[in-house]
Amino acid sequence: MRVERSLLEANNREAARLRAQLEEAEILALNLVSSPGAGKTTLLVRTVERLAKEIETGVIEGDQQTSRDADRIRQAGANAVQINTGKGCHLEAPSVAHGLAELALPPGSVLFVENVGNLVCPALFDLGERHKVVVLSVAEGDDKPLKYPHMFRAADLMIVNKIDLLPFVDFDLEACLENARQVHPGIEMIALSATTGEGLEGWLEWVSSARRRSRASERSGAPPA
Ligand SMILES: Nc1nc2c(ncn2[C@@H]2O[C@H](COP(=O)(O)OP(=O)(O)OP(=O)(O)O)[C@@H](O)[C@H]2O)c(=O)[nH]1
Ligand SMILES: [Mg+2]
Repeated sequence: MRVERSLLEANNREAARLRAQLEEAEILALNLVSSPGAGKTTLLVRTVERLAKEIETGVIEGDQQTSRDADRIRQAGANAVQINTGKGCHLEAPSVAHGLAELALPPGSVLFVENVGNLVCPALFDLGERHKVVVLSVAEGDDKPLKYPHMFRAADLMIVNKIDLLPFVDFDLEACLENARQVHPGIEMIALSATTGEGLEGWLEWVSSARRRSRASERSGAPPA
């Protein structure tokens, strides 16, 4: 228990340092979390392709093994660093700091961190991000916010992905939002299909507006929204 606490404290210290560094460098960092296979990489591939003309992006990919996800992002034309956690079930702030140094992103860019697929541990670890974004796919069930409340409490935005599958599964979008708001009243929701592109615009606008807000607060020295 004491070991766990000191691990978390060390992580949080590094995350605070990293957050200050990101703010100074005017980089918006978003930490994408989900259970395995909810569609994080598919969404990121689409996102970096679509943002390419207006915003520089970089991606840190966290997986236990393989560089498959970083390869997918590079094929989409963005810079990516793969971090393999081995037996680890989440990314920690020092690895993200190394990844950020390798990406060497310019001011005004967006850093996407794709965490290891897991709805439990990544909720505990601050990576210096401005927002955690939780991705839930419709095949997983609309009760997940109630069953994994820590993750949905930690996230500012819930993306409900794979809405192209809604006709085939028992998933109620309104019930899902209600469940999420029970554990986190302020959480926002965007429903989309990373495969067909339906609903993608709402997500792209959310990213652009988070970037504008973060740059404005950095200039004014105000605390993050
Ligand atoms: N039908 C449908 N399939 C999707 C959608 N988004 C992703 N998928 C599929 O879901 C599977 C998993 O997608 P990934 O993008 O690899 O999911 P991930 O969250 O990155 O997975 P991990 O990194 O392993 O946690 C793939 O077969 C995708 O093609 C979607 O919107 N609709
Ligand atoms: Mg992935």
